[in-house]
Amino acid sequence: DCLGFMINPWGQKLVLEKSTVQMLKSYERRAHISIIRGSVLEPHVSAIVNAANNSLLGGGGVDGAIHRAAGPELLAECRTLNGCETGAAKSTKAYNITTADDIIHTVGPVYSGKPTDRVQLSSCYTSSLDESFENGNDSVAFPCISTGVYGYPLDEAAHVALTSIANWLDDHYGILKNVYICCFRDEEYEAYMRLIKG
Ligand code: AR6
Repeated sequence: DCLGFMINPWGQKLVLEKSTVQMLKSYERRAHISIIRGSVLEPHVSAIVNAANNSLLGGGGVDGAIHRAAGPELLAECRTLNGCETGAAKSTKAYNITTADDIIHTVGPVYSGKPTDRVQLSSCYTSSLDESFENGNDSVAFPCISTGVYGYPLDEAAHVALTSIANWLDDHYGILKNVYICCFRDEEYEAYMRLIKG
């Protein structure tokens, strides 16, 4: 299965096999994860993720802010979606939101302290990334799902989010270039900094 040769920076000749080429491509193309302070409505991206509820008909927190910014056409499209299961994700257009083309609505778990919380929260991130892949989005901005009204502890939520996104990126390569994790509250940003600095 030899496809050719390349010389590495140390002058060694490497045999390129199909699996090596695929690995190099995925490494080159792996999207960059940035943790930023502020609202998901600030960065210019292809898709923003909404931390919604099972009805998908709006609410408080970031959901309320997204519906206010997008305008009533968003609610009209959401009404056609028949709600969304916890851990799943569904896409709509972004309407009056000028910083994004699409909105990916996902529903985080209400924190209960049971092991299912982690599984459902992780599924929110991976289902949203699956949706972004289907949509052809090249950049995605996430809020900190479930850490507001739904009461998920910040350190565990940051760990679940980062590992879920990183594992998904290791398994997929395509047009996704940038993933932003938007920390609206300082405490959310601080939890990520603790996680990264160890
Ligand atoms: N603008 C931007 N980000 C915000 C805003 C805002 N105005 N408010 C909160 N965040 P949350 P959840 C951030 O509570 O915990 C809704 O009523 C917040 O700091 O919005 O998943 C839904 O309809 C955090 O980073 O969502 C559901 O019923 C992130 O948004 C329920 O809340 C998520 O916090 C979902 O609860």
